[in-house]
Amino acid sequence: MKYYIIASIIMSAFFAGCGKETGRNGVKKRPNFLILMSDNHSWNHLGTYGDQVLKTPNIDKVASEGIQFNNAYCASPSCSPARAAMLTGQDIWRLGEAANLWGGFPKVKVYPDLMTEAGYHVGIEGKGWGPGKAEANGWEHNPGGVRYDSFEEFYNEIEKGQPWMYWYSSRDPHRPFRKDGWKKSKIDLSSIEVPPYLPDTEEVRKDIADYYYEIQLFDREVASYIALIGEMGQIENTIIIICSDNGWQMPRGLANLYDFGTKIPLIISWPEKFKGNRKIDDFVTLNDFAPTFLELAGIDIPAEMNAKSFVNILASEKEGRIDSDRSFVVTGRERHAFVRRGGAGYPGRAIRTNDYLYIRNYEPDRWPAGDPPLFGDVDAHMLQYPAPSKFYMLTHREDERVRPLFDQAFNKRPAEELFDLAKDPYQMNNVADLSEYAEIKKKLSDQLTDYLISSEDPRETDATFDWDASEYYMEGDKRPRPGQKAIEALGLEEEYDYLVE
Ligand SMILES: [Ca+2]
Repeated sequence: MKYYIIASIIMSAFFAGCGKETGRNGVKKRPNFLILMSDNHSWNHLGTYGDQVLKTPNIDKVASEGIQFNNAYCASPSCSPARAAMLTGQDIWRLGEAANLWGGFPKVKVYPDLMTEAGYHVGIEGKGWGPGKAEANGWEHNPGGVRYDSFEEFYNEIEKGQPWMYWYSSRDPHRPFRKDGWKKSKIDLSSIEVPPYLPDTEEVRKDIADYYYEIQLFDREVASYIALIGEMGQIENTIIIICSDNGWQMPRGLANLYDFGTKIPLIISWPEKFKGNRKIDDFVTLNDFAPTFLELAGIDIPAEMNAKSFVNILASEKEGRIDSDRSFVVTGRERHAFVRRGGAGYPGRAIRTNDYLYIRNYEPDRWPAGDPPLFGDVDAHMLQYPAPSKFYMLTHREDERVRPLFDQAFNKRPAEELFDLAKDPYQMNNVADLSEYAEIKKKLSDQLTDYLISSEDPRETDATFDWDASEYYMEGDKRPRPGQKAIEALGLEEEYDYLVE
């Protein structure tokens, strides 16, 4: 008991010392960064973003004290490329095979390394960058930072007065969801808002409620990390960033350039320095984290980082629209899962403005959600059976109420898609071929092309990069394959073999 008390006093003094450390030699004190990231979580599924059903009081509280971005996007609706763009501050098409899921990671500058070189203690817990194989390009640690098992383990390595950055990436609400989470969460299934691109059935409502349960678990994790830094006396000099990496794992969500694939929640709080209780409508992306964090840490931003710092927004006291240059984002996708013959991806680029979403599909003859019969891009051939909402759509596709939704989610798409968001917020009615939209389509298409050329996208320039031929590092014998239930229900006995080749 005596030893415990002594150790406790020493640790308390150590933590208090860190919290009260002031700048030396007149150097401005640098902030700490705590990034709390959920996985496969669309922007609107938090209380503070307007969801009336799930309960996220802890995240909502951070939002009330901080800055909520209502137009935040990931670079690509897929874990690895979204995270690679975040770490490098570059568009995915500038990163070679890192634009693919389960690819490599080129030896380019990432903000965690630059911050480490500048004296920060940098660590990750959870997924970090991935899935993929950074070591194939000579990385000795995850490009997100050295991995720790817990924040306490990381924190105990901090030297007195040293600024730190910690990135916790949760597994929630990534599939598979915990079994019967919807029962534990006591969510009233009838009150759930089912987006109109999914069939409104009990199976789908239970699936959404299971997803909600996992978001609520993430909300508790957020509370636990904030409590920890509070105990360590680190609250006042720590910037808290809460976000996800991409949208939910549903048909027309993950691995799609629609909002439910690319639009993410983003909340940033530092009550000591940033005016809180603000909601921002400017368009920002995960790519912008790199230059923003570097600027906040007083580190030069490398020229190759083509994303832009939004420190001006954080430092502003205004709400709504602040920076007129932030009126659009450009997103893209290459190969997500290995679900088309020959390793083909489904390349696309999109421009999202306040009023429109314009998508360019480079290979419209391919299947957008993966080859039939599994359409594996959304949830690649789960171990037991495909995720309930998708499974329902696959097995009820002949039902006249399901057929149009099935076609929208899984069938081939035209080379151009355009959605008029004031009339069609769920992006279900493609107006690209309507004459009354010809002018706006041309304008958006030109704007997209200009951006892609200026950012040196091989899809629009003389440069080449073969994403389809890039290595998919998940080993064949480890790749998930359809379980017996799915094989029997979908009649896949002979057809699924190529998926695990
Ligand atoms: Ca993800």
